[in-house]
Amino acid sequence: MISLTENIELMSREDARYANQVVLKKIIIETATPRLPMPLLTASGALENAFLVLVTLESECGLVGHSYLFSPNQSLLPSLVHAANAAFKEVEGHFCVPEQLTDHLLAKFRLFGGTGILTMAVASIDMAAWDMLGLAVGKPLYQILGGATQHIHCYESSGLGIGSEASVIGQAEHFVNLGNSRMKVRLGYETVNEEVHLITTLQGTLGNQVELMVDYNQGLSVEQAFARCQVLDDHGLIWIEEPISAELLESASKLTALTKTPIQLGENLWSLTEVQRSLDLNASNYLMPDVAKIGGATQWLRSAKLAAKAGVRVSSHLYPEISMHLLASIDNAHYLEYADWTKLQFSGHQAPSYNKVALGDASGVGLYG
Ligand code: SMN
Ligand code: MG
Repeated sequence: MISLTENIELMSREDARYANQVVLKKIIIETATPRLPMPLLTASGALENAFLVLVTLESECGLVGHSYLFSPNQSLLPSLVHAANAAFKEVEGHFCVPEQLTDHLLAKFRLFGGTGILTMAVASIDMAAWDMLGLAVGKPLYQILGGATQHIHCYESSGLGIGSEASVIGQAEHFVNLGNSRMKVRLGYETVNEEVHLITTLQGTLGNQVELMVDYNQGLSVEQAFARCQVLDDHGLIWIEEPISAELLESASKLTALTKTPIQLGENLWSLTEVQRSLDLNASNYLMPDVAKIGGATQWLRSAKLAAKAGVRVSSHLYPEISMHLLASIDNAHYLEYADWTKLQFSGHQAPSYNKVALGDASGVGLYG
């Protein structure tokens, strides 16, 4: 049996004592495909539905923990379900100590190796275990993680896909009317001139209070990226996200050095090794790991610590419900990415108000309030 102190860095000894009394018994997995309130076109594909894997863990003493995985591809949902079931088999009967569960799972699958669906499956167990632990202890997750901040700075990312200028401006006006003036615009138009026109029109229409970041979703070649980032450089953007293929960290490093506007990446980093490599290369100014692709809340928080050592601020990628807890518990937090894609799925989903989301007092993650 793993001792109470081994590999526990993210929670107090007292909470760990609770965790060591909760034994994982069962996993229940379902899928759901809520329609996006606003379809989204990115430089790397279109999205109309949020294809979700819904995970429920049950403990021997009757506690439950919830998590979900998001897949841009519906056809891969069965593979995610299968992988989550397989991962659970490896931790059935274990104590609900998320850090130890995750380390155990990553070690168990070392021979299989690689990243991707399996890493997301591990993440689904890790996130549900943190939720269950919250229920066991009777505290919101951010408090277990030592966080005290209750209002998290965020930006709107629910829409603003590639589209007609009128539709993008209409969506942006809607966000501003609700008090949310920080938002992310997807780029990848035919020409950079169209993109500059869109940005300056947004700024002109919405006024000084609007704060914009842009996301190319890896859609540019390296040459295009050098050219376009230079043109975008003087337009007051908060960041330029994933201009090139996420694997090209060396090229990203050169681009980051030459671009005045901060470069953002991280949603396609799949391990702590990749995070460290990205930080060592100065591949970006900011980091935004995805809590599922990085392997769960445990691995996300460890990534945030690596970033803190490198003096890099951390944002989240999608999964606003759990990510707000994670951002609330780190000192180098930047922005929560808020997307409304799961608002009809989870009763505990919090919408932003005046560029902030508020953490409630529900125990655990609070997906269901
Ligand atoms: C994004 C990621 C996944 C699906 C749609 C859009 C985008 C973001 O990169 O960062 O929101
Ligand atoms: Mg992105």
